[in-house]
Amino acid sequence: MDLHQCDAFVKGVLEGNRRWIAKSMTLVESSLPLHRTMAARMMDGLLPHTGKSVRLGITGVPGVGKSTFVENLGLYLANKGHKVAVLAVDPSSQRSGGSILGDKTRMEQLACHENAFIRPSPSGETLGGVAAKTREMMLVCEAAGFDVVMVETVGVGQSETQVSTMVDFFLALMIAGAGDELQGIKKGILEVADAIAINKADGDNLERASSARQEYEIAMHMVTPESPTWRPPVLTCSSMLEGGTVNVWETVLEHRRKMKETKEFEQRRRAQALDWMWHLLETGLKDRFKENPDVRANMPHISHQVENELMSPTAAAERLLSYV
Ligand SMILES: Nc1nc2c(ncn2[C@@H]2O[C@H](COP(=O)(O)OP(=O)(O)O)[C@@H](O)[C@H]2O)c(=O)[nH]1
Ligand SMILES: [Mg+2]
Repeated sequence: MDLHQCDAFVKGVLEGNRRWIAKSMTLVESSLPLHRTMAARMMDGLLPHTGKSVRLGITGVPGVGKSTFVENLGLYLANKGHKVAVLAVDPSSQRSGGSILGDKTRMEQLACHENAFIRPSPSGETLGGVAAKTREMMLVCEAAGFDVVMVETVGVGQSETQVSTMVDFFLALMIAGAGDELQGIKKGILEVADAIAINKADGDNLERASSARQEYEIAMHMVTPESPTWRPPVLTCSSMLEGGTVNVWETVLEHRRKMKETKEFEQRRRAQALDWMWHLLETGLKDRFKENPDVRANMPHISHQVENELMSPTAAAERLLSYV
């Protein structure tokens, strides 16, 4: 592969060619310096063709029904003629050797739908790395003509915060019962969610789902909404019932319409792009710092001095920073 090939990547993706889409995602995933340069050039070529999709993030604890939800809603949309891409941010997927999308029995129908494209979580050493790659993959999907991009993220640690900053609408799925009513409140999920949906509202579970909904509504009243235009609603849904997730989609569209009216939609996207740039700058600076020969040469000695209280952390940091 060389730099001249970038044009072929851009052309292939813009044509919606699945093989080129997959290849470009592999390129985005690679951390080889040449590939990073190529990916950056490719992304520049794709950028003018991005931005037109509905970016929907889905979070929730394992087992809440995220993958099933994505398949249910994805099928509904794909059957309506939408082109649906599904991505995942799962920093644990490498360690567990699988992926939240890795279970082949799930999303089976969506995976073979001609209007759908499913890509499991990219590999990466850090969550930041995984999230950055997912962002680029999202742009690849948009350039390839997908008009709905769903990002599934496992509801642990910071992955949900990362995903909430790359989507237009962030959905938190919850389940009723077993003291679960307050799941996520501690993690501040209610503050970043654009809607809460109590999932598995079907069969014997219906009643419990509706009382959980009331409890969450009360909890949501204690949260100051991020937008003056939108108070995040609490819904119920089910992926076991046909059309059981359509209400969620309608909420996504209503949010979109309102946010576009007030121009908050564009503002949010612009702020996200800038935040992303700063995030990349910070990680890039950190990498460069660690790779600096003077830093590397002096780090062991200075660290040792700090450990043994022979040098203050402040003085040590200043010394190390002076090398770059
Ligand atoms: N009754 C019911 N079960 C569901 C629903 N959605 C998912 N499940 C079941 O919940 C389990 C976990 O679902 P999964 O989508 O893998 O959850 P994830 O870990 O959040 O991705 C599976 O056994 C699903 O069949 C639903 O709407 N209703
Ligand atoms: Mg899953």
